[in-house]
Amino acid sequence: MSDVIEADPAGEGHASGIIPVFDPSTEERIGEVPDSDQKVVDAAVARARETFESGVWRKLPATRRAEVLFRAAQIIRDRTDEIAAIESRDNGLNLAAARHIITVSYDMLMYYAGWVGKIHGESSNVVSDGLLGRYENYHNFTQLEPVGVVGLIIPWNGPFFVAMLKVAPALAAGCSAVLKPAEETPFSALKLEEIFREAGLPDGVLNVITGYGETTGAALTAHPDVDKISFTGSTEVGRLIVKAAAGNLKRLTLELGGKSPLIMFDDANLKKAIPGAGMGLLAGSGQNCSCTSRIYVQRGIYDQVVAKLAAFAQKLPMGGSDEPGSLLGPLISEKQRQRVLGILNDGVAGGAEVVTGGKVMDRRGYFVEATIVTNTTPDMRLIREEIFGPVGCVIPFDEEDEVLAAANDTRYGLAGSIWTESLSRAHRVANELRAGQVWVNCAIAADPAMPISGHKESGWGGERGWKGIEGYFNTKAVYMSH
Ligand code: TXE
Repeated sequence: MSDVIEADPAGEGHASGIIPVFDPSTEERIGEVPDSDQKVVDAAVARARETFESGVWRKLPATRRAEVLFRAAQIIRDRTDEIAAIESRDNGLNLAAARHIITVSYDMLMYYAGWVGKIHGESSNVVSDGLLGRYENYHNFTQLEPVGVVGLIIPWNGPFFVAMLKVAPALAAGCSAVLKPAEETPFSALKLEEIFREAGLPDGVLNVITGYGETTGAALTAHPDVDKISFTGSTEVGRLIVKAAAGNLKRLTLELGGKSPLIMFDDANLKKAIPGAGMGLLAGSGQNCSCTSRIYVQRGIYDQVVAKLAAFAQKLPMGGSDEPGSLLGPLISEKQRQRVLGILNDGVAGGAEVVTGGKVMDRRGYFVEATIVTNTTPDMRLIREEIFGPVGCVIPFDEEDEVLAAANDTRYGLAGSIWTESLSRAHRVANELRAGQVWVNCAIAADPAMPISGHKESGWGGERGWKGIEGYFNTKAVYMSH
């Protein structure tokens, strides 16, 4: 991997600093990228604007545009190992998990490439009364037009995939884009730009710029010539983006934090429910917006579930990017590790009990042991805040109403998981959970065609499926009198 990446090849701007990048599983410095300043952001937005106005991409015949996306998908498929190696070193994920991320990114691109040429408006011949008489002989229709220049800001968890969640529908819609990856994980986004160039995407349609959130990210968000921002990250930064976007009333898609409940009833099939709950909590070492970190278990099975979940957590192999067979990787940074331990220690000081884990691992890398906690109270940070680490709380309950009240007692509403063999209970509880996606007898399942759409403070708009591309269009209604 190159040490210094030139993020401004055209030389229109410059960086105000350098960002060092580390492999979180070894703490080794693997490279550096520029912290792009306002001039770099201005130049990238100008390139995107020029390509949008010229129509070099949005006005290409649909089949030609789809071809570029399908070609990019094929390159990704052919080079899965190479991209996975970049993602793995950048993010600390082991290679098997990184390969999986690249495969689902390919799936996502294939899905959106399939939409190109199949998106059209509605028509109406309805007659209505007007002030000066009847509106007759009208044929009215809507058309969907790409929204323009979009700013895409992504976090460090699954960076290639989250970039694809935005880039694929934005390009399929005909938009031009400026993509800013997280400062911790810039390399796979730069690779994505290279892949699209190779696939034949016209220069300037997708522009990747690196930088910190407060500098590059803030400049992009406030930019008057950006029409839309799609952001994935913390709810706190989501709020800053809402304020910054007010200047030119940008359209916004916000995919923010979560504190998702998993509810296990007495009749759950524990053979499936234990690994389901374990991976719902621990996939990506808990650095997953839909992580099910509040695990509500009905009293009759509570003790055995706590014991079984602890055993599951203990036997998950932990290791870094280059350790084959590992399933749990490190946290992204020392800062993130301190944040996770801070929330855990606050809980322990308040009486929470650590059943297993809870410690920093005695090795290089930002590892924290897989941790199961009991004896929490609803006001603890452990229960209220997104931990974004491998720490889950198991909480007993007796009645369905009681657990629904507890599960919904959160400012977030991203996801929820229900484990029961009762079909009617599954329907009832799924109906009452205030969350954008509900899994029954599964957790963290994903389908490119199914939207993830945060309720409450988990976001605005949605990603994946039609919902995920709809936000990259403006709708125009045309009235034709004949
Ligand atoms: O996220 P930030 P951080 C949550 C999770 C985690 C916490 C902090 O709980 O522990 O957030 O993580 C860019 N204007 N999630 O600090 O800061 C930033 O450069 C414009 C949940 O890494 O939200 C990066 O590219 N952009 C989550 C992106 O925003 C700004 C994923 C995310 O960074 C900016 C990540 C600004 N003012 C964290 N400030 C999820 N929902 O999956 C920062 N950025």
